[in-house]
Amino acid sequence: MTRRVYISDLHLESVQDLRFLRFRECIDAESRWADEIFVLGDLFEMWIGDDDDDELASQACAALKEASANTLVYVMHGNRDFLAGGGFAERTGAQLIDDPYVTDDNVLLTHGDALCTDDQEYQRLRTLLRSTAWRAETLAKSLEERRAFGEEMREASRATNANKAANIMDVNAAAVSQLLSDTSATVMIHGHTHRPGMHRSSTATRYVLGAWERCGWLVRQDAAEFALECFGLRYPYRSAVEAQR
Ligand SMILES: [Mn+2]
Repeated sequence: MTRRVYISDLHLESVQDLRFLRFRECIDAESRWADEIFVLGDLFEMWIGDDDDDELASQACAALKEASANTLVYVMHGNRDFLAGGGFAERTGAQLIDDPYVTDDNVLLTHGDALCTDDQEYQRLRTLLRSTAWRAETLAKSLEERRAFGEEMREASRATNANKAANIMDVNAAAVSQLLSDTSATVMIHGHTHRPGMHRSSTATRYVLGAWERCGWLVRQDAAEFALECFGLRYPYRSAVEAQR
């Protein structure tokens, strides 16, 4: 029996935000139910390096560390937090996993940005930012320089995306089929696009996690059963499993 919880795209920015409070409550509650928690990228709006000592980085890492004392926590890079490395794993007790990743029961996991192949400009940028050379060069900069750079990246991303047609920021159907056929997975879970939903085809079911904006999102797996859940952020987190009891 495998019990898992999958989340992504929390885009944590400040410990003052409701979504940070709900994140902390959610992983605490779910770490008591789930055997494994998977964070499929963009946990942070921006992760500028494992040495970041600001309040958000410290408190988020502490929350993950507590959760990982109860259960196994896996973290995949998104396009906002791909600088998380060994130091992050140490601070959180989480294990970093590759993108894509296939679980032992054949669930295909990916952040989702690599599937947005219609956005060629973005894919070129992705290749650059994920390169070893760029990472090394960036991480060699001071924390202050990286903070300033992180701000610039966020603004640039907002400005660019505002001018893009909505469809090119979604996943490409052929890229999804290709990834599915490269594995023999019949369930796929990803985030990134901020278009939560469930898509069934003749061969597979694809769950898309939502961004934590007005509400929070997770996919819950109980053995072979999967469910996409959302919950309001205005009130303390209560697990759907608890609510059923
Ligand atoms: Mn993303």
